[in-house]
Amino acid sequence: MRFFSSLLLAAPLAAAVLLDRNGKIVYDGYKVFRVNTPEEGIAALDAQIAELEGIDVHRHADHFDVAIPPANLEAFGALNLDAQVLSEDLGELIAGEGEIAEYEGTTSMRLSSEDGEVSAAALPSLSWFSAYHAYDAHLTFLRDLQGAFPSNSEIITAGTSVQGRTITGIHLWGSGGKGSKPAIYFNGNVHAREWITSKVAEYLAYQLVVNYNNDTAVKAVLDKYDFYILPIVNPDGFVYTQTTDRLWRKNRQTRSGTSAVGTDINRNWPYQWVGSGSSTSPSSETYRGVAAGDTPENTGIRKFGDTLAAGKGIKLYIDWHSYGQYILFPYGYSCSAQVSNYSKQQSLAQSVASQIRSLYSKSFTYGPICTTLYAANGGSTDYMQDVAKTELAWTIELRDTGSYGFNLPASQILQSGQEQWKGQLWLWQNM
Ligand code: 0X9
Ligand code: ZN
Repeated sequence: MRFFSSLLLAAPLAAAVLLDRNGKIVYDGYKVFRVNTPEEGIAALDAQIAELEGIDVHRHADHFDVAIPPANLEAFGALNLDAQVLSEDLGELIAGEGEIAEYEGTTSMRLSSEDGEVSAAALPSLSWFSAYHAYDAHLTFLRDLQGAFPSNSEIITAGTSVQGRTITGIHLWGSGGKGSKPAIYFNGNVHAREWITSKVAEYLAYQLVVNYNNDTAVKAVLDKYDFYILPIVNPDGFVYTQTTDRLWRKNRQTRSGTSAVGTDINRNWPYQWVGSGSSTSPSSETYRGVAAGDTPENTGIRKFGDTLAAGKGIKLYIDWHSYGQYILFPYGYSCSAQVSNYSKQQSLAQSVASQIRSLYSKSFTYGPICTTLYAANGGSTDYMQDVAKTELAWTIELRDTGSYGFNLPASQILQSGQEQWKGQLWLWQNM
């Protein structure tokens, strides 16, 4: 069905945003639709969707997902778009994620090494991966993980957020000592609502720590690369998704001359910053900022990456996102520019996808960002590839393909971690 603006019959209502008694936006009754992008392109629809107070959930090459408030469902229907329902009730999906759990702390785990020696370490309990947690609990988890691997890890920081939170992560190293090997650098949760990403980044760190002394393959990898893992690089946004708006994406930066809040940190990197794959409108989900690199979070993680690049160099960078199940590499800014090591990145991505699939049959689509997903300017991977000279600069979009979207049930955290661990371990051994 084609889109005709003349079919806008029912007038949209200015639906007041409903808050619960804790001041959190209630998404009960919002429906999520997957819309096939009309020939005219999505730009033609932007104004209508904004008028319907639709929430721009996710865009793909030929379709986009949008959440519509209950008061405007009729008006949305009157647009007569080629759409299908992805979720009947967003509120139900959010409830289905499970409660924000208390961190259960460490438990003593017996770790046996290759030579049969057994030691007990106080490790965060595996139950960490059965629920979602508050920001402070993530910090405690990281400290406990570091404490379980004291001679081979330290807590790292990468600058400060708009609201003054320290961007925090963990550095893991092997036999050569701290900082002696090329870097593997991971950033998670740059988009606040993509909760599964910090959990998966933490799962990878956890597996490295748990297995270093009892699995020769893991030991070999950590003896070859230094890992720098920052699970939540947008802490203000993350906190805001738990206190106020579960679907928040950007940081929490205010700007003069507008009441709109937030800049997309992944459109703010100071490389190929201008283009059609980002927005100059402060209310857009892909708002790029006033100047390249003008978000404190971007400055923090960019400088962190620059320091790694100037040191032993970066072998692999991954920016963890959700959702859609994609393995993506540069470029985002252009669909005609091609990375110089295209064949290598393409074939490694293909193999990682098949490793992931071998565990729980989840298919991950792979290829360059622009041709596989959409054009995106000022993104991290293009910067890491061309400016920081990273050999492999990837974005991985985790589960799922849209049924739960950002609200992946907590019961899928562990499997998401396991399938990525499988793919990553293969990658680290073969890249
Ligand atoms: O649009 C994005 O930033 C990412 N998709 S998401 O739905 N999680 O927002 C894709 C980013 C692709 N990578 C770069 N452009 N660097
Ligand atoms: Zn994202």
